[in-house]
Amino acid sequence: MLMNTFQELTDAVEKGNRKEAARLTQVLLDAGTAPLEIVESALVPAMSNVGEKFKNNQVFVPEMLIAARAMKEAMAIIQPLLTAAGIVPKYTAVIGTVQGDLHDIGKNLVAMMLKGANFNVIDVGINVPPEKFIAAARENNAQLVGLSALLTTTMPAMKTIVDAMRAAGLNNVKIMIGGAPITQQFANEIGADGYSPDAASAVDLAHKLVAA
Ligand code: B1M
Repeated sequence: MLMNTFQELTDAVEKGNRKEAARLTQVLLDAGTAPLEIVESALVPAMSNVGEKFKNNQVFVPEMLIAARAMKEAMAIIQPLLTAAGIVPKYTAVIGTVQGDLHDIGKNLVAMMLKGANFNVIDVGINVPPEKFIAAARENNAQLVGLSALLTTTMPAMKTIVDAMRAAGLNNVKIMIGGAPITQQFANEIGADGYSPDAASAVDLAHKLVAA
């Protein structure tokens, strides 16, 4: 019976059904299910499915956003229990849109997907100068910094940040970049550790980078 509830919760998150996601999360908790098991066996698979469908053009940005919101609703119930049990995400990522750039829809999607994959995500917002990325990475002991840029005119700010982070001695922090005008070639040119074309691939890349 509980197996069905796990599947129903996965389906509810995938479809972006927030109320149902919250209700089923509570049903599982009331039945004595460990909070982490709900995350790992129902919520993360839901976002992975959505990510795969997005990569294959079976769903688009709006579907991904509503699924991420349903995930957030379920996580709001679970997070305090995880914290109380001393369970913390294994990895921390700082993410932001570079200086001069105010676009944040893609960056927010990447942040939500990373949260869905159980990363601790510190979102430093938009128009972020290098020193703010550096301070946030230091303060939170981040393993990963994610930079987003949507304008060709703000792409050079990514190189400034990569150089500033290396100069500040943050050599162990991996740097992942993305945004519509960004390419793998550009990532290579500026010395970033990786580039990802979309939010779902960003999660795969983030896992790969922090594990390396
Ligand atoms: Co702007 N804008 N905009 N804009 N805007 C673009 C980017 C543009 C291509 C439109 C166009 O002319 N066709 C163009 C850039 C041209 C260029 O540089 N070559 C442009 C321009 C020129 C401007 C202004 C300069 C306009 C003006 O004022 N004259 C101005 C600049 C403001 C500034 O930033 N300083 C401006 C302003 C705005 C709005 C404020 C009106 C609004 C932003 C609202 C917001 O973000 N809160 C806006 C919007 C909405 C767009 C378009 C229409 C849509 C962008 C978007 O949200 N896409 C965009 C045209 C377009 O892209 N078709 C455009 C959806 C989003 C999910 O995709 O952000 O690509 P995207 O993110 C993807 C991937 O790129 C990747 O994953 C995401 C999900 O799959 N990804 C990452 C993104 N970040 C990642 C980070 C990663 C990994 C993957 O790792 C860390």
